[in-house]
Parts: sequence; structure tokens; C-alpha cells
Amino acid sequence: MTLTAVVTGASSGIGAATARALAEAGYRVVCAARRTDRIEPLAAEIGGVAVACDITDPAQVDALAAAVGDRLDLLVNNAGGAVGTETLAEADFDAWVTMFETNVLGAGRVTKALLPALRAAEGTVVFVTSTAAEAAYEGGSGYNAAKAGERMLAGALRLELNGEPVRVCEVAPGLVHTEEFSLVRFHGDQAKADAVYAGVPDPLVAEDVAEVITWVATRPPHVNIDRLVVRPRAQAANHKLFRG
Ligand code: 8X3
Repeated sequence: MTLTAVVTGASSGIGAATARALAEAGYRVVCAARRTDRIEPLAAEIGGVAVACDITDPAQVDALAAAVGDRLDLLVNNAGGAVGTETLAEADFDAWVTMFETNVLGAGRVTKALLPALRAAEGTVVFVTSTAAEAAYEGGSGYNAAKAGERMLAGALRLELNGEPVRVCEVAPGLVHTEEFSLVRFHGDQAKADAVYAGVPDPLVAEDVAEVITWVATRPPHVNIDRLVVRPRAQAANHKLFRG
């Protein structure tokens, strides 16, 4: 029987790479994102399905659940991201609302909507959080708080489902050089986005994280990877980033 996976934020970066990696591993992948011009060709490429979904819109999340149907083997809560690097003294709370709406409420909303199908299939949920949940850093307060909040969703859900055959996992990536993460964070300023990775020998790329997510998801059913932190070798900690 073909296993089905939903990947949110499948339009780019880690989400798109994960959709490809899961398809390679044999999953039928439902690629969910707002930008249909990106997920439709991706779905066609990997033999999956594209479902337009803004995870901040409850009606669109309900429509995603309806498109998935009664059974779901894997949910990868990947949609989210960072907006801004202001200090708390300079906080832009509109940006915080966006970060909480996607990383926390969106992930929670999608998980709640798909949980009946995951239970029916004895499935797995993977939350893609961040090393921003590991420790605070200057200019990170809103994102640190959002990712720490998402981490708590994973933790609470795992406790709540204890005794049921549903796994709840977390993958927390560090510095990953993707097309859009830093560009969005710096409001489209390419020079500032590029500076994040300047001189760093081999930051992670989306495919590295996709491979980790796929590995987590494809362990035997009794093996639950609670949390996996993955960083590039050059990043020993959030603040300890080697630049050559
Ligand atoms: C991305 C990692 O270092 O920008 O989630 O917080 S970091």
C-alpha cells in the first residue's frame, strides 16, 4: 500500500526538498502551500498532489484535510519562518503575529485537522522547528519564542498521544542556506540575506534537512525520534559559527 505524506510549505526550500525526498522514498506526497505556481509543477514532477493552503486560514486547512481524506501516514509541519531581526526594544509586533500565526498556530491548526487521519493510519507527525528554539539570540526574540512555542506543541502532543500508535517527532535545523529563508527574514534585502552565509564553509542545504526528515519518518513504527538537532559542521552552537 502506498503511504501518503503531507508537507506544508512545500513551495520552496526544506519543504520542496522534503516532498522530493519522500517521493523518492515511495510516498505519495500532498504538497501544500499558498503558491500554486510552485507546488503544481513540483507535484507533477514527483507524482504527487498539489493543494493550495494558507495554514493561517482555518477554511483552507479544513479543505486540506478534506483533500487528504480518511488516512494519512505522515504530516511534515514545515511551513513557517522568520520575519525580522529587531531587538525586543524595537520589536515589530506585526512580524511577531505573522511568525506566531505560521510557526505556532498554523502548525497546531494543521495537526489538529489531520490528526483523525493520522490516527486512522497509525501515522507520524514531524514538526520542523529550528535551533532558534534551542537558545535565544540577539534580534531573535520573536522567532525564538515562536519556534520554542512550536516545540511545545510537539512535546504536548507526544504526551497526549502516549499509548496510541502515532509518533510525534521534531527536527530542529540550524543554519540552512535556502533560497528564501533569510530573504524573507530581511524583507527581500538580498545583500543582508547573503551576509548570513558569507564565509561559512558548507552551510546545510535543504536536501540535507530533507534527508534527515525522511530518515526520522521512516524508522520502524516503535522508534520515535523525539528531537533531532542538525547543524552544519561550521556551527557548533547558535553563536559559534565559523567563517573562513
Ligand atoms: C533558522 C536558524 O539560526 O536563523 O531557523 O535561528 S536561525
